[in-house]
Amino acid sequence: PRPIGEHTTPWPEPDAARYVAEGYWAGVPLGHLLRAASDRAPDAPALADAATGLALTHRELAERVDATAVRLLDRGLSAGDRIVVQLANGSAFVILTLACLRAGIVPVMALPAHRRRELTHLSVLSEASAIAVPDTLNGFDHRGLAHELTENVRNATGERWQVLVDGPGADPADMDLRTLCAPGDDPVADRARLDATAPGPRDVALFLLSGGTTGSPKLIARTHDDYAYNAVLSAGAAGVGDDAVYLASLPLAHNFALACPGLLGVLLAGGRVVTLPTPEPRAAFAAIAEHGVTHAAAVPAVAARWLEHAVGAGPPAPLRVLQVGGARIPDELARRVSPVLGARLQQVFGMAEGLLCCTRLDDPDDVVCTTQGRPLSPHDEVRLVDGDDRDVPDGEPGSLLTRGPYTPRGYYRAPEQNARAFTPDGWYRSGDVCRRTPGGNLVVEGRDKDMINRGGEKISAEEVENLVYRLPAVRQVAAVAMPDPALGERVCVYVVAQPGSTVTLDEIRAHMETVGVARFTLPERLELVDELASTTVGKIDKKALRADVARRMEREH
Ligand code: J2J
Repeated sequence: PRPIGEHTTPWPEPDAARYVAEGYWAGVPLGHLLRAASDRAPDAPALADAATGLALTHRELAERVDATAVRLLDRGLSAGDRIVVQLANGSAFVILTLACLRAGIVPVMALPAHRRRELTHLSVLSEASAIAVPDTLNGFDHRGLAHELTENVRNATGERWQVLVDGPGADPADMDLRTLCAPGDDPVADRARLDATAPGPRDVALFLLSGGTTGSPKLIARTHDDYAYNAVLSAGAAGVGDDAVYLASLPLAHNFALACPGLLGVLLAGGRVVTLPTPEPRAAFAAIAEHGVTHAAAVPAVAARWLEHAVGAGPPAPLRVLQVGGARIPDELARRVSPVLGARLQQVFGMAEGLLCCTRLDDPDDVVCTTQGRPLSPHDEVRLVDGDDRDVPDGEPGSLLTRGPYTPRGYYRAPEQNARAFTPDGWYRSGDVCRRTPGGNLVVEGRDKDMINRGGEKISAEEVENLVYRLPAVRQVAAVAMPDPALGERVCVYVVAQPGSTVTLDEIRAHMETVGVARFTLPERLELVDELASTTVGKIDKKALRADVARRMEREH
């Protein structure tokens, strides 16, 4: 296996030893845990792909995963290799991702919305030897883009580069995911081979993407031990057992839908996962009714659409728990979830970097509707601090620092960012400004990181600014969040043009599309100004700009 570990920051050995001794870390790789779960109820349904109608029992899924893992190894991939996975929610995503975990191949969780710039960056940074894509999705030619990346990635990494394609468009040079993920001939032999070559529990299991504060996304190396703990603990808090049916309609590549409890937590509990490529209310409600979905996860913008839909269509009857997270849900919206959807709300304040806070199912309504809950693990440490890293008095807002058994101590291969995002003694600076209620729950009041949260999709202001600066007419630019009733925030850019020049929003967007970035990062409003407000120390005053755009929008209404 190629060394990934040398670019990660492991937990200090005394902490790791304690997590093992106290049973937080199972000491078993995820692939083994998933196999064991499927052995407990082999004939129970495990997966339903609502888009294709494919349905698999736990045994069938486990055997397909093993067959796929063996084929990946036979086709030249080995433990420690990385595959960028950019697939829509569906059976290919599930089977390929689980096969990677089983074989010790490390999936890099890209989003379907990512384009040339993000995919190149992720592939080069992770030194990926393959990418898995749909042939086309929503009219976009993913296969074509994957092939375009080949030369750049090969030049940068010297890796071989294989393209795995889901859909009829695969050509003979590609690996066809439908063949790759088909049932095998000898499940017993596949299983024995994979059991013998399994990765270690502290090896990197997968790479998640950070929610963008620096120019390009950072990779978060999650280990088998820490990620399994994350998933199992989340399942417990969400009341997920073997009778749970979970609707995965948020992108599965997000930590939330992947393991909080998401796909992994539900399968480990012996439950069943229903995949849907979009959370559009009509399709989601139909899937909930058809498959008897008991649990689902949504960002606030999706929860709002489901509430609206339920007013006419009636509540999605089987749904018991709706998890909402990724961005702050307004209290008024939170209060409508139970009466209108007939499901218990669970607020989840999570991050791909680790720490998960959530409200518990038996919390009083007031806690559930007005707070983002408390840490999942008794070993999670949380501090709220001021600008000098001193703890703020109880009840005061402070910047959140955290450490714990499923919060890695550094980003992958990013020493400079690590120096800023982690304290010397390993606390992660989440950049969220929170207050602790007397009951011990956290309320997310704001943030002190330069990120824009568009309906749960995280956008780095710095990345947007870097791209806009490439336009010759731009002298100065600042990207800030503007308020949006549906999405919470959207991207607004303030621009000072070069003397005698000007620039339009369309030009900025067209330029970014030419570079090739996810659509959700494109600015949706432009303010041309003569100068940018700055703070006393001469930095651009983003707080003033956010207030300015909010004021301007207010006046327009
Ligand atoms: C306010 N802000 C929130 C919430 C996340 C579960 C749920 C969400 C994520 C996620 C996740 C918030 N209220 N309820 O990984 O497992 C903002 C914070 C946080 C950042 C992390 C999960 N829930 N946020 O959203 O890595 O700013 O993870 O630091 O994408 O989202 O973003 P991300």
